[in-house]
Amino acid sequence: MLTIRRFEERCNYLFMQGRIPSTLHLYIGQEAVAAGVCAHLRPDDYLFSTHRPHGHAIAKGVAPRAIMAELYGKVTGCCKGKGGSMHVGDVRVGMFPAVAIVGANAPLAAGAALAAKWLDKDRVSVCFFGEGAANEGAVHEAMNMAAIWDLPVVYVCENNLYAASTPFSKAFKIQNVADRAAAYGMPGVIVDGNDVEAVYRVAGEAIARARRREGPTLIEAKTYRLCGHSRSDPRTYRSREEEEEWAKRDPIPRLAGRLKELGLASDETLERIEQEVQALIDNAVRFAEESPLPDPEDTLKHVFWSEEG
Ligand SMILES: Cc1ncc(C[n+]2csc(CCOP(=O)(O)OP(=O)(O)O)c2C)c(N)n1
Repeated sequence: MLTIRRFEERCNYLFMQGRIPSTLHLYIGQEAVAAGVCAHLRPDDYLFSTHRPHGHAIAKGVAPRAIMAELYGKVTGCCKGKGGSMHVGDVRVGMFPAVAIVGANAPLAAGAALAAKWLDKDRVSVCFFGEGAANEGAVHEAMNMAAIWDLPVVYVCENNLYAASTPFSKAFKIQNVADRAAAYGMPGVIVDGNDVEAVYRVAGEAIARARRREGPTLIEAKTYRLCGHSRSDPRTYRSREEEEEWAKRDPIPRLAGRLKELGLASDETLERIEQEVQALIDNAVRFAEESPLPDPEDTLKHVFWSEEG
């Protein structure tokens, strides 16, 4: 969780300095969802992410230096500098390059789960998406097919209350996205997405269920992005008071407090973790800055699959 937070804070700083091109959709505030879910995944399980993928990628095991180099457009990036922020991924650790078309990853996750079933593997697919994506047709079709075929897939809706600037209440007549699960015939579970322990418990059950071939689950993690939607969002569609209320539920200090309460970590331990994470991020930035840009001659290589790779 802390690696995700510090990685993105640094990205934001580098972006403001003009060192990172293009755009960024930060995951700040939602880290407990990625961490709680991905803690259950093996490298051969599949993860499908969105336009907000850095946290998912780090939690699934993509090296922060390879993600940072990707943001810089460098050849050492996880997609050889051709994907950028919205397409980070590394199939070697089971993370497919993220899909920035809202909702379009849901059928891909179902397809990968169908492949696992056909190949008789006990791997699962996890699909992260926002509540805005929950109103896309592809998501409904995918969930319906996943349910009728008992596919080993877990759909995780990160309900951060806003789809860009559209509040949840303006896009839904219902209170919970998870209530829709009943219409597909799968369990729908609501969880506090800022409580990593709760996410871990709920995700563990859903992933175990998928591995047992008992079918998909829809998890709705109620959370909040503490930052704007993307780089230049003045956040005029929500109040500073609301943001302050959610900042009090920040998952990172919340976990630190819980660890201390349980006697599992002292202030010194937490400080040491902080320093280790900072060193990891410093190293990632150095690696990205020192890496070469791709050769323009290679523009069309690795775009489509071929025997040569
Ligand atoms: C099909 C499609 N429509 C619109 C967009 C533009 N767009 C990018 S992110 C976004 C909001 C998505 O909201 P949500 O699914 O709730 O995810 P969040 O940004 O909250 O993580 C939109 C509309 C897109 N990328 N793809």
